[in-house]
Amino acid sequence: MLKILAVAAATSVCALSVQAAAISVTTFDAASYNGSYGVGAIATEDFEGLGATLGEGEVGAPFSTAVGDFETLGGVGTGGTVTQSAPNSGEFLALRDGDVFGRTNTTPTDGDWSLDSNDTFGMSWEAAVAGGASFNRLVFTLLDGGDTGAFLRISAGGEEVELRTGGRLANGNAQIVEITFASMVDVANVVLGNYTMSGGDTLRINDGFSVDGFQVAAVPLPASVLLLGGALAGVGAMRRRKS
Ligand SMILES: [Ca+2]
Ligand SMILES: [Ca+2]
Ligand SMILES: [Ca+2]
Repeated sequence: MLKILAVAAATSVCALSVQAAAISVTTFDAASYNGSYGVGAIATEDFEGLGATLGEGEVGAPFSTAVGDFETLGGVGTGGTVTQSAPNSGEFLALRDGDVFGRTNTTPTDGDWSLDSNDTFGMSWEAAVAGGASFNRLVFTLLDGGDTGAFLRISAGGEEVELRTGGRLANGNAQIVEITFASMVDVANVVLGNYTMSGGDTLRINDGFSVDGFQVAAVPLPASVLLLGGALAGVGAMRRRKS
């Protein structure tokens, strides 16, 4: 009886921790980021192969890559991104080369391609790796968010981070987004949404952003998590001895 209770308690802790994530946003530096790009990763996506194969323009929904599927959050872009260079419908994400209003390739340093929100509301990324390998760390670069009025919000694992809460960011601003999960997961949904106001729930078009340099990794769990797991195992063992 005691043994069954101990197992149930451990299972419920694991189920909760699957959802827990931490999101950090730091300034992108090409030499630093690209210098160690892919080291220790189980999957990467820099859009160079996809760009060379598919060419510039809108992509399907979902758009399948080595790090999972991408889709627009909806909305129809009507900005210069859609109406000027490489005109398109504004209804889907787009592969782009060159510089599009401050969005450009970040990775590799001599690359050309990135994935653009194409002036839609934003994008949803269903992170997953071929073969279903587990992971607990996602990293990518994010360019040109929040420079023409939108509040770009990154959501994953029940956590949210806004790229800005005050004034507009600079054209072409370049960030590294890192998302770590408290335990290994097989799939994770990351949402990058443009809102009309900080903390609001109304999505907004025409403040495009681009992503590139994706890395999916399985890294050793922090000592605190290992200690918690060890403590639970210890409790289980103690109860088994008593029973
Ligand atoms: Ca811009
Ligand atoms: Ca690239
Ligand atoms: Ca923008």
